Amino acid sequence: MKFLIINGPNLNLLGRREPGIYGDRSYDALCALIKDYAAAHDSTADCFQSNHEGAIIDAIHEADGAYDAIVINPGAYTHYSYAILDALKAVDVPAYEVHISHIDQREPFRAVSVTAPACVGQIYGLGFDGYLRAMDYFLEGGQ
Ligand code: CA2
Repeated sequence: MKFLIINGPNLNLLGRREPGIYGDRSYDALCALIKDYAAAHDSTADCFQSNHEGAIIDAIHEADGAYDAIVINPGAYTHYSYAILDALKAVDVPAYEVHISHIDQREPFRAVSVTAPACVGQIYGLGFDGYLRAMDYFLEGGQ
């Protein structure tokens, strides 16, 4: 399978702040983990990160016809970006939403995802493993 992994705002800072919430591994370590996992499953994964809503929307549009599945952590956009919701709905590529932290055990606004309804599933609270479990969903035939 060909995966596109999308990470939203501030996730480039992984490992540099708030290790108690997001762990102590870097964004590059996350991408290496994901790419190794894809390769071990006869697949490929491209990692894209942006702090800009429009760039994330463009990446979703460009995934149409180019990738089999999207794994997306929209960061804080999760909680209010109807534009990302619409972009995910507009393409023919299934997406799975991932959050590193326990979004339902933090501030109340984080428990709400406006983007998840456009996704085939959502996983949170498993740290970096959540990305691999989302990939498993597709590797095991989920669509
Ligand atoms: O738990 C997640 O994966 C989040 O999507 C992460 C977002 C947050 O806004 C969501 O509510 C939950 C923020 C990522 C911030 O990442 C940082 C990483 C290191 C240092 C500072 C921020």
